[in-house]
Amino acid sequence: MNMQGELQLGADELAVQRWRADFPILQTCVHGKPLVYLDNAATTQKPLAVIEAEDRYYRHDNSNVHRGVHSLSQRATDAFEAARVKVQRLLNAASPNEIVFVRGTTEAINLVAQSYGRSRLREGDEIIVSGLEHHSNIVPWQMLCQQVGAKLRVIPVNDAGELKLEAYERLFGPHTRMVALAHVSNALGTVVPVKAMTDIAHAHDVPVLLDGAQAIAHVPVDVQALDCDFYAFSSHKLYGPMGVGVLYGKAELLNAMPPYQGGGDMIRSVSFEHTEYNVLPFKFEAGTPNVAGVIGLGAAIDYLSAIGFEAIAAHEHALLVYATRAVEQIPGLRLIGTAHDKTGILSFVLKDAHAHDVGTILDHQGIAIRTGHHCAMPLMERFGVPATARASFALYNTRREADALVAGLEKVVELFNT
Ligand code: C6P
Repeated sequence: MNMQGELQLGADELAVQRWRADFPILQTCVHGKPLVYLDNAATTQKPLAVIEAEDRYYRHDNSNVHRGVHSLSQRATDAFEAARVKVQRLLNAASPNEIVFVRGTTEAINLVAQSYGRSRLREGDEIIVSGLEHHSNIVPWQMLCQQVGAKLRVIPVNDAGELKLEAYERLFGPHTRMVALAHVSNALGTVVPVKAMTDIAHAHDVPVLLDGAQAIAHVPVDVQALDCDFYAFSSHKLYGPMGVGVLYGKAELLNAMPPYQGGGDMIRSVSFEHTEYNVLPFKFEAGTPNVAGVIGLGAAIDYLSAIGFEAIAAHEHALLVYATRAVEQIPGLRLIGTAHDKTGILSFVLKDAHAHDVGTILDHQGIAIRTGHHCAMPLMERFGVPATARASFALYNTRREADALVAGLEKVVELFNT
């Protein structure tokens, strides 16, 4: 983490207070205490702009997309496709046709594993993943391995929670067919040097999928600059609705891949003898999509663009530095994940107190954090812990909330020492 003299907040407190006012849930109480929401890596809260966009759609435009000639359907289709262009611009993809709407990061990765992976991989082939992965970027590849007889190779993690890059290079061999990496670790916050790692994979003619679930709201993502082949993220971690996600894929690859699911909208023509598939991106969008959710995602992108991603990242980084220094002073607290380059995630264990107890005690003070293995069990095992407590920051969190976390943890320590 870059700690050089960055104690002042990246955005002033007034700006943060203005941003906070956009999120109705932040004005509520839990157990009679003002909500301190520090579980943003699990899901972010939604600004009014997103809530109202969904509400407006259902009140005025609700209709199926790509199917009707009537006005409502056309309005719904226009709004849906406009959101695709917003995602294209957010990722700097070359074309909106490279943006496939899915249910979330999990579905995006399963799509690539089952469509790209199943059609291309054979017995003895190898897939490289890292020791930092969320189960969503392990299990789909494991399932593929079982189906085709391929093997997983795993990049080891150092004591700071960073990937060992020399070991990564050594994993490549004549049978390597795919690299699948988290852009940011959900459990530790480590930012993975995905550009350099993608270049290494490409030097071996191996495509790269990046799991951007924890990156999309916190670090700049430019898929053309990264040159990744696939990029997956979930709307709900980007202040948008749940049940919507995005798979970016290079058009050349997506065009060559077989469909993942069959059904309406993904076809051009169907007879009992033969089906001709639709063009991109519809080939991968079988069935009625979550239209309201996609429109809400578009509203989230507009909202964040108006604030500015750089301002958000600077604010979250300053908060991470501030909170890290404070929690390090708590007796018996061990931070898990001390990478040089981190997003606003603090994962830790407290001596004598189980993570779930920490979470429950904090909840009674109105503070929401996540506790457990964070769907990253191999990573927990790497650090020799069954679970951690994880506080994760978003654009609306304040220093005062970081102070509340520290005070809450001091209370936990006190309770367990008496
Ligand atoms: N991580 C967390 O608390 P879905 O569920 O499909 O929206 O996202 C899955 C996923 C994939 N990759 C990473 C890196 C993730 O962090 C997540 C979701 C949440 O850490 C819920 S387990």
